[in-house]
Amino acid sequence: MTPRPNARLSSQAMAFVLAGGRGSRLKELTDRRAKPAVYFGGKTRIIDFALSNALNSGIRKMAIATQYKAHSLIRHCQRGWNFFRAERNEYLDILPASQRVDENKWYLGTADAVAQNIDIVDSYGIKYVIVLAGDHIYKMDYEIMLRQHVETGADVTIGCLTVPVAEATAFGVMDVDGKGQITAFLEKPKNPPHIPGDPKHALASMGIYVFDWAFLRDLLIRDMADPNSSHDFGNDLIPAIVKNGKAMAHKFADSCVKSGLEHEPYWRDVGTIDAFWQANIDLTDFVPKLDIYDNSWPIWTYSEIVPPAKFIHDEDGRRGSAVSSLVSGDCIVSGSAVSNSLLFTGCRTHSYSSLEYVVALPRVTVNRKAELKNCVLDSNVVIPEGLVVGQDPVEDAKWFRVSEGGIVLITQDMLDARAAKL
Ligand code: ADQ
Ligand code: ADP
Repeated sequence: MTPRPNARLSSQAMAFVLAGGRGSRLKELTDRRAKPAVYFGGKTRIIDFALSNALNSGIRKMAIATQYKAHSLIRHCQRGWNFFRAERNEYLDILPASQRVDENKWYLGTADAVAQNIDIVDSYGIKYVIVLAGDHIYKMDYEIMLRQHVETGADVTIGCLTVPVAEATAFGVMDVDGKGQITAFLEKPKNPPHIPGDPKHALASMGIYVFDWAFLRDLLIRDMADPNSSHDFGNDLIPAIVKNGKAMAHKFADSCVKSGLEHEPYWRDVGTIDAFWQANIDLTDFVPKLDIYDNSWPIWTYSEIVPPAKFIHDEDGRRGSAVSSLVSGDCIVSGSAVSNSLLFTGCRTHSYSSLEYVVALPRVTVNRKAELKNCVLDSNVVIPEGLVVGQDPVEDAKWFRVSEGGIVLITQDMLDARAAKL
């Protein structure tokens, strides 16, 4: 099919979303679910951001490669992302590892996750592939990145952002020339090079890449046959293209200006308990840096059909209230004080309890007289009556996981172990 000359490039593109990583720094939050399936922002899960960006950018063909603890992720995508219609030339495929090439073969690396599904990508009949990570929180119009890719005639275009040099060890770090061509790329360097003239910052890869499919396809086939490759974009493919071809940087800050989506570039990895808690709590700010109320760029998700949140007095007239907080549907705040907190769907807080700076994932129950501060409560947790958390770090650490930044993560397994010992 010959594309119409003025067609958006996104109509000729697919998004290949990598969602196989564990995210082990999120500790018990990723014991039973992959990082992209972790909840974020009151209603959504982390992967919804990448998928919504693709959808809002006009992309109607998507594939999601899953691997580690994929059940809750797959269930979420099946329920929430099931509106693609083949008869409208729209596709969303969930691609668990070890289903295809060889029954016992996991995806060896991020490039292998695409390579094992070459035939599926072929069947989409697209010209461009945008490879995305399913575990970052940001809003971005990929059409702008696709346009740059085509205009510059690049082999690969890499999304990048400015990060403090001290944090750059966790990223692919690049040097670019005056025209934005990447002249050097180091994957997770011990001593990251800084941006010339700016010793405090480095230019880091966001792990998102645009390729012409014909180019990437060829590269993947050669990479599969290479015994010295770890079959990873950041380790193998990208450094090789930087060396032998034309790799261009697409600056996230410029993209934000062009799309008008963000007044200030917002991108978070939420890879640790502290970062996860902070990014959620930031949403309770008077003017949050991430605007989830922008209806021009909705974050799509699976949404349960639930009744509205309810705030009630208890029998003594004690007011159930929430201030500077986000409270989702089906929550009942009864005679308890909630402040600077974020309650996901279906949470219940009972009389005489208080929650301050708490992120409560879906269906949490807080029983009477509990006092909780600076915590993350995993889904379905039942907080026993009178539990006090966030006041005595030594006591908290006896039963729960206390992060470097002093945030307390509580799961039901931890509460059960505590109850068995008391
Ligand atoms: P990392 O952050 O270390 O580096 P990586 O572990 O390669 O990322 O994972 C990238 C994405 O792929 C994640 O979304 C992860 O869930 C997924 N993934 C990992 N292994 C997978 C597998 N075997 N199968 C399917 N999916 C898998 C990358 C780049 C860096 C860049 C950072 C930005 O290599 O250069 O700076 O992303 O975060
Ligand atoms: P989420 O909170 O991500 O929606 P759940 O907490 O319900 O999902 O479950 C996450 C994953 O863990 C699912 O694969 C589910 O089947 C599994 N799971 C839930 N509870 C248990 C349990 N007690 N033991 C083992 N696996 C569980």
